[in-house]
Amino acid sequence: MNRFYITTPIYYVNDVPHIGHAYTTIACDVLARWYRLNDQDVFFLTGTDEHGTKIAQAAAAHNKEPQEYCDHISALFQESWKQLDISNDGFIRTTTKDHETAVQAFLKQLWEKGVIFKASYSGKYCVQCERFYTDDELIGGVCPDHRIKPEEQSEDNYFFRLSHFREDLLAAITQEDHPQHFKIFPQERRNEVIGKLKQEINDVSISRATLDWGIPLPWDRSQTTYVWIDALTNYLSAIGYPNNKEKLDHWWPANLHLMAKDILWFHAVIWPALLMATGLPLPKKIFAHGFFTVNGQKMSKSMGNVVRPAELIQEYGVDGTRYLLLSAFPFGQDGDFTKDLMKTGYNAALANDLGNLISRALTMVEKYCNAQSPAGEKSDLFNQVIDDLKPIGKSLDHLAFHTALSTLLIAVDRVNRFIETKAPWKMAKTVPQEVPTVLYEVVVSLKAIVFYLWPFMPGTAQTIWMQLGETKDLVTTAKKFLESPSLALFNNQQPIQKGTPLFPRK
Ligand code: ME8
Repeated sequence: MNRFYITTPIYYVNDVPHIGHAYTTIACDVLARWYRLNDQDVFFLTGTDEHGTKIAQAAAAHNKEPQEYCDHISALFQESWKQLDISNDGFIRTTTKDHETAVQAFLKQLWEKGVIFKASYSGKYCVQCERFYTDDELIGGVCPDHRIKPEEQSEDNYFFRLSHFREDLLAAITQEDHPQHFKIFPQERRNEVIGKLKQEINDVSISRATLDWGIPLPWDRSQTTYVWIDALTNYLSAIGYPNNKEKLDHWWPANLHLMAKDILWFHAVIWPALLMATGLPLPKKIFAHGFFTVNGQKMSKSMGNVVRPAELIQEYGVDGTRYLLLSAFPFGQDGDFTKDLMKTGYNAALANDLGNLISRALTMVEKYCNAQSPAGEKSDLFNQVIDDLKPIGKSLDHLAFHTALSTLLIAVDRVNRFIETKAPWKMAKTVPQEVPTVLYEVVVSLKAIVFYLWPFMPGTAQTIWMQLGETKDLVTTAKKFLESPSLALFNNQQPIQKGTPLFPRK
């Protein structure tokens, strides 16, 4: 069995979860579920990033001790992911003892390799980004991401010689036969990284002299670890580094680090360089998806336009939210979420296409088959639907969630058209004995669709499965089906359960 280690960024606890965090986490969840169905040994990690100036300031603004504040917000992230049916295997918090031990061990390795030096530094620090900016990176003197003027900071820091790794990184990214080759997607983002690596790059500060809320450096306890070095190490500390070698060797290197483009440099350059320096293998693939706005504006606390997952769940349900976030625009690109887009997407794909299909199929089985899933032996429709669905696997390998969902709707559409063409309600008047055979084709085709729907909309898939009269375990059956599709996997002549509409129109 192949193993697959997939990660989201660990989110800052300076704010409660919003749909930007949900976007990445749902995407990872779909992949984790899909690879589990395809018999891979999956470890899906997410978590919270709890140190640094930004967090210390947020805690103070809430009149709380930093740890108490972190405990509170981290719990909110965990609750949100539970609500959204996220199937993460691990949840890492950077304020745990194990993580602290791992960060110190990692730093010690770097120190011993001679890639750390001390220097005094003056620069412009954006607390919201938790990073220094050079003058030419600023736009009109403000941070390009947060549009705020960075603070002038001057202190003695320890630095990592990132610049020493520039050529090795370029080679590892661009040469497929390089022993440390890793991939960056999408292509435009990869080109940006390569473009920057072709020029001089700065060494990076790895410690702060003036911040208490962090992990002390093992060789100089007057300084705390720079929050990004602390945070990146989570990908190792969560899988047993440094003490559980067996676990670490099983899961590392990660198969996929997923994040938005805002933090690609940290993942595609700083993190691989740190790993190179310590002699650990590099992650295999780094994918930076787009950044979205809401109603044309960047979500920000100060604008008061931050959308929480709970708001979407209330309007569209858990699976409606999961679907809408991933179907709105291609995954690697930027996009804009508007209320209209969501409502239209929901009504068209979920209420009209999928929801309506399930409801009419169940109504007909109830009416013409005595509310029992019909028996049958063969189905051309089933074979066609399987052919329709097959490309979904490739789309998911490329993180093309948007394409995968359109493909799923092609299969849904095929079954809808089959019903229109056969018109069982007319057959019931002329050739009633043939109606169950037609409905058999519909029901088994829907069950095939359910398997592919499950990674995206697990709750809905489970409901449809049971409504169609299945009592077998959905996941076990799906695994068998994906290995070798067969009509023999299904239960026939079982009572169906017609429930309330899955996706009421909005
Ligand atoms: O950067 N569109 O945490 P963070 C798309 N702690 N994705 C979005 C988004 C949006 N509008 N807003 C947020 C950090 N995201 C660090 C990471 S990892 C070692 C440390 C998602 O809370 C997206 O995944 O600022 C983005 O990269 C991440 O949230 C930033 O989360």
